[in-house]
Amino acid sequence: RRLLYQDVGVIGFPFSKGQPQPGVRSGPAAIRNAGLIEKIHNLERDVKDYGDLDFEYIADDPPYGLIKNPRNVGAANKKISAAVSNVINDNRLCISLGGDHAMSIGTLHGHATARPDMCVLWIDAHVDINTPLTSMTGNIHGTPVSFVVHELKDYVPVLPGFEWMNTCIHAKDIAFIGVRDIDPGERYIMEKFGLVCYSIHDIDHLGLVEVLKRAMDNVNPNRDRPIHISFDIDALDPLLAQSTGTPVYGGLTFREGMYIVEEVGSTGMVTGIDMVEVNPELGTKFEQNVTVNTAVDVLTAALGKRRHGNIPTGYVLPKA
Ligand code: 5AB
Ligand code: MN
Ligand code: MN
Ligand code: MN
Repeated sequence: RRLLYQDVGVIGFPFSKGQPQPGVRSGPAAIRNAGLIEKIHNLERDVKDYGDLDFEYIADDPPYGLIKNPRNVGAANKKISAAVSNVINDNRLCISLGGDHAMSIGTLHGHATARPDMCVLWIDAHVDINTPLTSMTGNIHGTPVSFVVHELKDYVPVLPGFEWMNTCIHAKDIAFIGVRDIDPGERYIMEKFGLVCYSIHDIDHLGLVEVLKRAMDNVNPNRDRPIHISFDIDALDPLLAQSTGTPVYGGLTFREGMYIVEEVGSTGMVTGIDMVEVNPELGTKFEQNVTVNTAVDVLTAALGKRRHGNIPTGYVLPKA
């Protein structure tokens, strides 16, 4: 079952309530303005733009313990889940433009609703698996994975706004790549539940080719499951992605980022991609352009743009 040339759907989630910086709401617009739809079209993929979802603001939303904006985040993710499963049920690869990473509660939930056998590659400087009770910042963008993993169900309280939601993947269905900043509670959870994590140290030690092969062997040994790539732009080094809320030095190089998505994209099994944490209001104008253009390059590489070149259908070599 090869889905390589399946049609594409792009949907924007201008959402920022999972962390304190409102500028991340402008991510979808900036990525579109950099020509994403046109560039996907140029790859000869049928692409439908589903536009941006809007989220009603819930004014009365006191914190749950330390956790900020639970009702806003919960209600937004309910809409996001329905929107993503709708795109995938249209038989399109769903590209979700963020927005902060709290929205991946909804993208994973929606993807799993449409494709219950899907697996996840989480490309990030962070593992985002704090529970609402281990989080030290109260920002939900550091917790999305804890909401979706079955094994963590007893450790995640039902926050106000999240009554609709249920867990949807197993701990063995997700692998993390690019990690270099883990909180103590997160490290404990990773070990207790045996989550697979390839840190930047592992990439230095084993090389990215081996890391990616192992990650795929972990979550998708027969290469037959639909794949969700959740790509946090802060996985990349701040040289490429300074315009993001939580940059961490020593990240993936441009070449490493491209390699991951080219390789996984070429399996033909990717049915969902998140591009999150692009904040076009942080950094200098130059840094904003580099960050946004890099996000577009990651997405088009995942959809089949090759650094070794592509031949358009019907190309005719001019005769002298
Ligand atoms: B991101 C931190 N672990 O919980 C927390 O950018 C950072 O979606 C989370 O990966 C980073 O707030 C969230 C300290
Ligand atoms: Mn991150
Ligand atoms: Mn993240
Ligand atoms: Mn590197």
